[in-house]
Amino acid sequence: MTRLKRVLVILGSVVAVLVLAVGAGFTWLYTSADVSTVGSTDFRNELAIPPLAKSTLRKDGTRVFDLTMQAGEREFMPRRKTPTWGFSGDYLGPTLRAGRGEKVEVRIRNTLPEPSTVHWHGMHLPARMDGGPHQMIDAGGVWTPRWTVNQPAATLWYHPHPHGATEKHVQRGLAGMFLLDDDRTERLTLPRRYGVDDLPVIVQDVRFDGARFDHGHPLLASVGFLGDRTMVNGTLAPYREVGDELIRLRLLNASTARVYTFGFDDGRDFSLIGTDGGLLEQPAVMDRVKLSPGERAEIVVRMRPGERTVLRSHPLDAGMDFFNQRFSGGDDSFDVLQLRAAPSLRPSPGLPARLGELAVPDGSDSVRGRHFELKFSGINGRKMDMGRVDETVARGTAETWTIRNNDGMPHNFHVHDVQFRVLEVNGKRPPAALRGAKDTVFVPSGTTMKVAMRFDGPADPDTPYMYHCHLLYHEDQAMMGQFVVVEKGQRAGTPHPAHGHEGH
Ligand SMILES: [Cu+2]
Repeated sequence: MTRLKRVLVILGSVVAVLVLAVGAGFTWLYTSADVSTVGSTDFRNELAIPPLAKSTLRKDGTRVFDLTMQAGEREFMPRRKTPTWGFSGDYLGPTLRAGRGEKVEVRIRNTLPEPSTVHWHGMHLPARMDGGPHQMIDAGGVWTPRWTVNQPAATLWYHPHPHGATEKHVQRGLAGMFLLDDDRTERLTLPRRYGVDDLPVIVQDVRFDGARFDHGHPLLASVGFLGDRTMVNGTLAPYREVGDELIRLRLLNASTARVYTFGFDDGRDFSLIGTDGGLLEQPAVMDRVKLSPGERAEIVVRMRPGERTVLRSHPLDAGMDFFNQRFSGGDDSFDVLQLRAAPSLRPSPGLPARLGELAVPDGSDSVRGRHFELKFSGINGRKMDMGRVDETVARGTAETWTIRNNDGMPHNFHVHDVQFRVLEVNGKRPPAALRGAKDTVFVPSGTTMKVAMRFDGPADPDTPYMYHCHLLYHEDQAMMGQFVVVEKGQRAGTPHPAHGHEGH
């Protein structure tokens, strides 16, 4: 008996020590998981503005751009050279710009040591030009997509989309903006001088290990990579001097997994004027806007002479559980960009009361519904298969898609080729920030969303478009599916990957 007791006591002690150790380990992980740069950012670097890409006009009116995917290095910090990738430069890429109705062509040369792709995020274009995982550009290869811009003015972007390696390629620096203009927007009194009162704001979170990027995923972070500081346009701790009363910020979340809740350090209001697919019907005044990876928001903020204000990312309020809130970055906060107003400012005309009509359908003419169950293990229970077409859509029709996340971790949802309207969030009218045209939407766990879109592109039964979670680790882990657009009554064909070779 006494021996049994002794064994039990020893066993009990061992268990108690283990429990304590695990508890202490978890407490350490928990307390070290949240990061903040609020109040500790010195704003010592002038914000870089990506140059506008040069283009040439061909006789037939085609606007031709050249992009080179290349390896390089950049001194994000003084005297520390970080190995990077970029488009026609060492990090990120130039801003492409084209007008509605223009024919565009982009000659892309891949000088990287591995194959990649260039996807035009938010662009309405033929599936073969989309730059998804079926349009691989070999190392040393060239790919020359061309299409006609036919959608409203918007802040779009481009980035690689090679199946299984998108996170890595974007993190190394392959991303850039693609701005679209149209006549109607030109006539509105909006800040529009690029780099002056109309600023691209490409936000990425990063972590450094010495001079190198550290792309390791934090322990217990189901979302993937989370950095411990932010960059804008590749600039750490950035400030920008501004000389106008109204400043338009084109916010792009080009991070791989992090969700931002943008606002200002003094809580001031701003006007949301545009979302992923272009302008809202009218400006919406708010003091916070949430952006998950891939989403954009155009906001206009009013400056007073001589003042400084900081664009900040606040902790996330998305109803996440205790565990996810901490380990998915929800408790983190960042000082993102300081705006410094000149002692006297050029007066800006007030914002127009109406911006325009939304071009996305309202669900009333949807000919069918589809359901998408978001799980890390796959959408609708299936992992991405390059050779399988998951959904077949009839050209010229509108549909209502229901997107549900009950997975216990945050996801978002991006559909290629189209812009959609959010009809409902958990059965309710969407908040103001989700009432514009969208191509990517944040879907935290416990959310069901209905969205409506129209498929107007040319039919191509053999070349699929993608829908997927835009948390890039999840996308790489095959949280993605494929749809083709066909003529009514036509069947889906067989996807066959086409490679971009020299002269292709
Ligand atoms: Cu996801």
